[in-house]
Amino acid sequence: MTAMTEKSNNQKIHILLTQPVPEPIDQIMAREYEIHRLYQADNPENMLAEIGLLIQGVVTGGARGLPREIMAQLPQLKIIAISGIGTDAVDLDLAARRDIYVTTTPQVLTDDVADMAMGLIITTLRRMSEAEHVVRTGRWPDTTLPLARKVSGARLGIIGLGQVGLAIARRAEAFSMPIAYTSLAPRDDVDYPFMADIHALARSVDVLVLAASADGGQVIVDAPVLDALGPEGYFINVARGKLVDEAALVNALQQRQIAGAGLDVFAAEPRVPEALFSLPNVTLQPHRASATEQTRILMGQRVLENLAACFNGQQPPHRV
Ligand code: 8YV
Repeated sequence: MTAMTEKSNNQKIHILLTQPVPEPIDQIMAREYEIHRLYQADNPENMLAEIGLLIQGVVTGGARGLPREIMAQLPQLKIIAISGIGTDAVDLDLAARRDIYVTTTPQVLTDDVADMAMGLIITTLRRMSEAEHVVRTGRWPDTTLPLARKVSGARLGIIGLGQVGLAIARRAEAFSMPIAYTSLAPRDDVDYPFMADIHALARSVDVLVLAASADGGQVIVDAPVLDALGPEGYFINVARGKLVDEAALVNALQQRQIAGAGLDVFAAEPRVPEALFSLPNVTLQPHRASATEQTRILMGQRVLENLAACFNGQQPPHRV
């Protein structure tokens, strides 16, 4: 990748990095640009006050995005390069008004997120976290675990049949899971039944997976949806925590109004409602769906491509 990132006076372009990227990507980035690591700053506010005027590019994650207050401190900003697919934590209108490119890393993380969804389905229905805990704590000899829920053949409802939702559906087919979905609009390239009413979908399935974009910003899974899912139903979230009424979810799990949940995302990451820690019917992951070495490197390469295009006066290939 040859980016003409050196200015004529040999000054490198200044980039603000809000979170780490894989080492090989970091090395290229640090060679081509002047990197400022916000995530390592003892006092991020001081750092922004010092270097904000210099910054022309921000590299950030999908969940982290870029708060408006920070954007306001970066008057020369030309690109917000998200290492991820979610743009919900960036004010896209404001970016457009300021002629700032917002770019993502599409396609390359689809498989990983779908794999995580399947992992959460299997781990949660088969009560694997609870059972592993029994083994790890030496309690197998005197413990009788409750029987688990069979995964193969369980009815799956998908909220949001975009690339990730579709990749989950394809995997679930191999588990003989009947699939139905709800989405902003039905797709004309799949045979899965479309249900416009999310409550009807939740009532008719054993497992409800949330794979929708959070760009709309509103809560999709609330108490009535969980109520419709019912005491035999499982909820899985690989999208965004803010799409869920988290208090209602915790309550539904505590009261066994639903059977269990597998969660990779939360409303106020990295904070997780403590009430979930002691519940045996949940699987908890710290937002790891795309966190494989292979995928994060591909995501990093896309970030580099987007930066290089922007600073070479071209349109970044993965702008939104
Ligand atoms: C990443 C994500 O974990 O794609 C997204 O929007 O939330 C995740 O894939 C995140 O972007 C971390 O960089």
